[in-house]
Formats: sequence, C-alpha cells, structure tokens
Amino acid sequence: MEQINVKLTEKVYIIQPILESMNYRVEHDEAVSLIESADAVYIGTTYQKIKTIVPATFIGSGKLSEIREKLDGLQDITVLFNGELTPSQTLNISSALGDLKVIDRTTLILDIFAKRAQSNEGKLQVELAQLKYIYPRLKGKGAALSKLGGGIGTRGPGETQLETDRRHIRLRMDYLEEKLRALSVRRKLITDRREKNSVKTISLIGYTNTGKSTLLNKLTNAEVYAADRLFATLDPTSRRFEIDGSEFILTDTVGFLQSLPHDLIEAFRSTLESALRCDLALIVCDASGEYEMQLKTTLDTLSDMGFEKPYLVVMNKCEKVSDRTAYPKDCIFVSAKEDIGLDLLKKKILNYFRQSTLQIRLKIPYEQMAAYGKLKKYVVEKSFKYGNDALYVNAVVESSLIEYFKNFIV
Ligand SMILES: Nc1nc2c(ncn2[C@@H]2O[C@H](COP(=O)(O)OP(=O)(O)OP(=O)(O)O)[C@@H](O)[C@H]2O)c(=O)[nH]1
Ligand SMILES: [Mg+2]
Repeated sequence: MEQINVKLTEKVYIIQPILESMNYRVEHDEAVSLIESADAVYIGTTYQKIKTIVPATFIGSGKLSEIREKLDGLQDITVLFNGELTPSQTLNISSALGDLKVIDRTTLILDIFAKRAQSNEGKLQVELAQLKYIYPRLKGKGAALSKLGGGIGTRGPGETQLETDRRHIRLRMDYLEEKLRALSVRRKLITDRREKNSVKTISLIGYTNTGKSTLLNKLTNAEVYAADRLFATLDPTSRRFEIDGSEFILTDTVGFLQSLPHDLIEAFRSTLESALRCDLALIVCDASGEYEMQLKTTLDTLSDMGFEKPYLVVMNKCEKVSDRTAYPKDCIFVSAKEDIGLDLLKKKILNYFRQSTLQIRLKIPYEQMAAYGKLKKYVVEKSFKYGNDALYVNAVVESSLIEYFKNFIV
C-alpha cells in the first residue's frame, strides 16, 4: 500500500502520565527514542501525576490548557500521549489542545513498524495490525482522522483508506489474513524441512536495540541492517554458520518493547513462531542499559506466546560496563561491536548441544526398516554399513529422544 512520507519538520511533544505502577522514566526515554526512530523531532515533555483518570481526557483540563498555551503558535506539532488512549479520549484531548494532532503510544509504534517493514510479509503484517487498531476506532471518526494530515499515524493504511467505510476495511483485513495464512503455511514447510534436515537452529531474541542484528552479522558474516534506533529490523533473517565444523542456522528476530501493542504481537506471531521453534535461543540484553527490565519483558512476552525452549542469556555491549556483579547468574558477556567474548559464546553454544546429544550405534534388522524410517528424522546419521541381516548405523541423537531407539541400540 502507498506510504505517505514523513514530514521532516514534524515535531513531537510528549504528555507523560505518571501512574503509580509504572516505570515512567524508562518509558519516557523510550518514547523519545521512538520519536527519533520515526524520523521526527522531540521537542519537550509535560509530566503529569495521575491520581484518578479523567474518563474524557485521561489528564485534567487544567493541565491541558497549560500545554495548549505552551505549544501555542508552533507549527507541525504532534502530541504524543505516552500511553493508550480510547478513540474519544484522543479526540477530546485534541480539541482541548486547539485541534492539535494527538497520537498514542501504539499509533507511534505501529507507524515505525510501517516504515521499517521490508519484506512483503512484514508489510502485510503491519498493515493488518494498523487496520485492526483503526477499525474499532473508525465509527464516525472519519472527519476527525482525516484532519490529521500526513506524518505519524497516517502511514500504511493511509488517509484515503481511513475514509473508506468499515465494510471496505473489513474486506481488506480478511484479504490480508488470508494472504498471511498462506505465507505462514509456506514458512512452516521450510521450518519443517529444516527440522528434518536436523541442522540445529538458534534464534536471537530480545529487547529492541540490544544488538541482535549486529551479533548475527558478526557471527555469520551477514549484512543485516543494524542501527541505533528502535525496531531497526523487523523481518526474521536466517544465516548458516559453523562452529568447529558443526553447522547451525542463526535467526534474527523482531525486537521486543515494554507494552508492545497486542495487535502487533498477534500480527508478527507467525514469523516469530518459526523463530521460536529453535533448538536454542540466545536472549540478548544491553549490559549497559536496563538489562533487568529487558530480560523480564522478553521472558514475559515469550511465555505469553507459549515459548519453552532452552536459552542462554547474552549480555551485549559489555565493553561499556566495568562491574560485572549484579547480573543474572550464568549470563555470557559479549561485545558484538568490539569482538569481545564471541569465542566464549560459541563455545557455550557448542557445549550446550554436545551435552544434549549422544553418539549411538544402531542395529536395524531389515524387516524393521519401516519402523526405523519413522524415527530417522530424530537422528543425524554419520555412517552406515549393510550387514547380512541388518543395517548398522553410527548416529548422533538428542539425549531426550534416546528412549525411542532402545530397541535398536547396540
Ligand atoms: N557499544 C556497543 N554498541 C553495540 C554493540 N552491539 C551493537 N551495538 C549498537 O547498538 C545499536 C543497535 O544494534 P542492532 O544490532 O541494530 O540491535 P537490534 O537488537 O538488532 O535492534 P532492533 O532490530 O531494533 O530490535 C547499533 O547502533 C549497534 O552499532 C556492542 O557490543 N557495543
Ligand atoms: Mg535488529
């Protein structure tokens, strides 16, 4: 779909609600990075402690008039409410601020995703997520939304689309869902084939901007886009690489963020799911940042998605920290940028797989070949010998699967 270009002059002012439960400093700093990642300019913030939420406008009218005065006369201003707003709250805040364009955090994140999506599938996923977000908000809001002009929140589905009736959007959503389903079937076939080939797969998973793509590039000599911005890479990229002669497939994945919009996670579920079918995950954190929050957010999101694979915790950007106490036990310190700790990381990966595999020798009587055929996908066959009565195989198998082979082990 057509994308409307960002207005480079777009300036964003943040309204930061402070609720008791929230880590608002981190969320605020992240919002600034999100604005920059949307290629807009951050110009300032009003913080507001919230004791009780005002249903119509979330924050009180006194504060809104204050903000209106502050922004009076400035051009191309967008107000980011760093939280989730209902459609009517968005409209009410906008009119209290003299019809300024108001967006919430989800709209901003969806906008960045719309800009960053590269693959056909990624674009379809983001478009679906945007439509899902807009759809319930569209009742009679056409006029108000079309007032917004270009810039953040209007990319992707686009202005004309917003004005189309809900039935039209519903049809488009059905179409996108169908197309994505077909793509996901195709990907599943690829993943199945990989599993059958029994090349071990490793996924780089973690908070956005922690260095996953840089690490992929370093370990596999790839050239995936890596940059100091949030959600630099959305599409999973897989590359083969070797450690001491053993072959692996390493996959880079979309980064996580605190309170990532639910529709977005849903939309990316199928791409993520194949990455989550890995044999081992490397959970990447920024050792010089809020690594505890990053690790918790990642593990919580993964557990919501039903992920239960083994993982190693990798603390990247370790050249920036001098004190390595207070980090999670057993984490591996690396610096993808400065090439520190990568050999140790490789060793730990190899150790993990060696620990979990066993060398076995199998004797398969010819009349039981069919039964063995069904188990074949679980072993890596190293060599065969055809005897008079049976086939002899030297193989490697995962220790957890050894039980299947008990009738054949010599
Ligand atoms: N100082 C330092 N910076 C690093 C290191 N590794 C990566 N970076 C920088 O961190 C920024 C983010 O790196 P990416 O590889 O794009 O991070 P990512 O996790 O793939 O991020 P998303 O794709 O946005 O989720 C880039 O500016 C990298 O150059 C490191 O070891 N040390
Ligand atoms: Mg990346």
